[in-house]
Amino acid sequence: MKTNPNTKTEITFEDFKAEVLNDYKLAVTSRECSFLGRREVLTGKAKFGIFGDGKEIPQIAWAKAFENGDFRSGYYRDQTFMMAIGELTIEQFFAGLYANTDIKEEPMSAGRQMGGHFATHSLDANGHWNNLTEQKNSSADISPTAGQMPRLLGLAQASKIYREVKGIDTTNFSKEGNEIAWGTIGNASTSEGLFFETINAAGVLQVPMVISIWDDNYGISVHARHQTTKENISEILKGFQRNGEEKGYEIFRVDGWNYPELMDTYQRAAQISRKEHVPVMIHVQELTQPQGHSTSGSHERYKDQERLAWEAEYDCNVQMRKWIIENNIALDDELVALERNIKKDVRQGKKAAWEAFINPIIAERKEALSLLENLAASSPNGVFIRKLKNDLEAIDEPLRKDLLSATRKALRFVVSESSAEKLTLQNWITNYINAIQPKYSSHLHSESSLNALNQGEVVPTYDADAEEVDGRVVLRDNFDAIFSQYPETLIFGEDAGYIGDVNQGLEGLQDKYGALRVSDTGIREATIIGQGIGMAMRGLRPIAEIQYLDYILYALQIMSDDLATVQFRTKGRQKAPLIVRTRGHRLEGIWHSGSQMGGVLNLVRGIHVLVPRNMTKAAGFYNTLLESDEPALVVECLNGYRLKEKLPNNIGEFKTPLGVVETIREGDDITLVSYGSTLRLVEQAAKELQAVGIDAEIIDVQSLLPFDLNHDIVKSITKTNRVMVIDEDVKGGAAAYILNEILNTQNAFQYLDSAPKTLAAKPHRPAYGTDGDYFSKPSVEDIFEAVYDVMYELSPMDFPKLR
Ligand SMILES: Cc1ncc(C[n+]2csc(CCOP(=O)(O)OP(=O)(O)O)c2C)c(N)n1
Ligand SMILES: [Mg+2]
Repeated sequence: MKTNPNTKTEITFEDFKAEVLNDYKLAVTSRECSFLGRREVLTGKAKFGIFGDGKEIPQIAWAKAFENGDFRSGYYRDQTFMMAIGELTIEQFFAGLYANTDIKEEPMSAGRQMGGHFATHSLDANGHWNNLTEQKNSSADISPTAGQMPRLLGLAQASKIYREVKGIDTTNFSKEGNEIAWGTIGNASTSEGLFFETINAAGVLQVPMVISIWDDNYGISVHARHQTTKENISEILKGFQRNGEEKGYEIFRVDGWNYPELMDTYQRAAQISRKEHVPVMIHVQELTQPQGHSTSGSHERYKDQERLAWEAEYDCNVQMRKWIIENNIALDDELVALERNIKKDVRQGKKAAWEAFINPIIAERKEALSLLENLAASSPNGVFIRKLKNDLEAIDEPLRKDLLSATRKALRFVVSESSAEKLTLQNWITNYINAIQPKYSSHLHSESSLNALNQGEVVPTYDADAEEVDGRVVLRDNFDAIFSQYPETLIFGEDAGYIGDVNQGLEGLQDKYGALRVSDTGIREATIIGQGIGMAMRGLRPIAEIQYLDYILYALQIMSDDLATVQFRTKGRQKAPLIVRTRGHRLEGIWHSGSQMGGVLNLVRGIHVLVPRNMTKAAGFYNTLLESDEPALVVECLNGYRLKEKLPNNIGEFKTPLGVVETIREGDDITLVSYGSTLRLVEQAAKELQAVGIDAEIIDVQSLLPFDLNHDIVKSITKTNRVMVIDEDVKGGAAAYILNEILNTQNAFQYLDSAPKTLAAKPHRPAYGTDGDYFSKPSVEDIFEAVYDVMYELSPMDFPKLR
């Protein structure tokens, strides 16, 4: 079941009829899926449903213009499109609704996403690229509305890069940049900042992006009058229309129930965008929601009778049916027969999907029931265990939770018994959890051979008379080596192009590598990240620069919701190995503090977070990351660009490993753990502590996510028996994260002779100026005194109270 692409110019009436009826069949099939899908939720077989009813016909028109190599970045209404491009069957639609964890049954996300979140597979089971030019592609959806927009920009920009930058191996990714990135968004979600930011950026960049706005006048219950000025998004965006002199958009407006006009509009849009690399907006108006927004409520609550009557009449499927009959393409009888068959097909598909979902669980339950029966028979508490067994057996539609809940509870009844049956059940539970847990937890990171942790270490090497240079020179020379070694790399950000970034880490590189590879962007952090995600999904190696760590908050939502979850939400079938470069630490002032690391750490699990203490370490991280297939955030030390570092002679080759700490000072009395620029204060404090007889060991964390994989910190604590984490973030931020790793993951509590400590900043943002910093973040004196206090508690005679 697929729509035919419009390739022929002259067709016979019979061909035409067959194509129209095939399209109608698709529309009705999709609608029937929506109807039955809703019923599955209302009867409890599925948890939640959000469907594409009322938006079928424009999606069929779109699918006809969508070619191999093209990409979609859309939202939960696009089921008909996915069916029309042949990437969603009836069975798969229902498998998504039931959350089937088998990726063969549920290829969108292996049950990780709620139904209506679509994806295709860019990678094979080993994490290797498929040839994306030979398939139709959909980047994996996310639920935050408009969150699909930033990525759309990058997907479109990739075509521009592939067309205009020479020397990249395009085999798997592009045919001369002829691919369109197609976006969809609901009318109400165009109120989001991400929508406007993306629209503007795509107009500036002139990329082949076609954005469809599905306009049904509502966002759940909220009418367009509360959403959009003049209640009309294409009206207010008219200023983006290109003209003879100025570049901009081509903007179309079309009614969503008008099949022939939709066909024409999508063909024209594709032609303009594909050929000329011009962004196009298609405002598809007069759409409906036959079943309301989702399964969470009914639209009769907020639509009046007049609106409901209009929706019934202008339902796009109803209108297409009317058009077929009025134009003598088919008779009513023919359509009735076709509709009857579709109902049957969908019912059958649904049944097959349910069986595929439930049968493996029923088989697993059978095992559990038999083990419970055996245990009951062998235990004096048999009646209680048998009750658990009977309750489990009585569940009509058992879930894995039910199996584990019953079997784990059963163990409590035999806690002081020992029997072969008990042992068998214990082993079964452990093995079952080990087998099932990955279905829900795998692929937070890449599981391919290119995982960043597989990349090893290459130490920087130096000539005997190695030059001492500003740190930024090490970085610049390393980026130079990267750009010449990897033609698919590019870097972009505010001031990253012409002047070579605000700290000159890219000095001269735009001249050398061109303005497409080393480029300036507008001030728009979320879409800078989106550019990176989209381009990385299409095989390029983007480095997105966020000028300062403080402004990453604008991009954090998209890093958290989109970038961090790409591998996880596709179970490893898509990736976006984007490197995010930024600078921070120990700055001054409320919005230049560079220290909100705790917030970042908690929101970006799935992205590596690296905090190199100098530019050689930073350069080594970039070299490691470019050999891996994973996303990462690298925070350079803003106050380190002018500090002197020796220039390595293996620039572009040395690699800093992830998840490995470094002991930068050895000592016996206490282990001080820190990272980034704060280390320089810790080092100074350690020198001063030495003068009073306290011998501190200092460990540079370097890599916050992943964290100290070799557990070197606890090894240090077995020697010093004391630990303090020093951080410029607020209390409970990164310091709490680090201490939790040391105490809970590394079990260091057993070696401690003093209470573990954190020394963090004040809870407010740092005040401005040198004194503002001194009174906001840990100072050398604060560190000295905090460590001294630990030693005072240990031995007041040796370390009398300071104050
Ligand atoms: C950022 C964000 N805010 C709120 C929601 C909850 N929500 C889900 S769909 C929706 C309405 C979207 O309306 P529209 O964009 O017009 O799309 P439609 O469902 O009408 O096709 C809302 C508010 C969300 N998913 N994401
Ligand atoms: Mg809407």
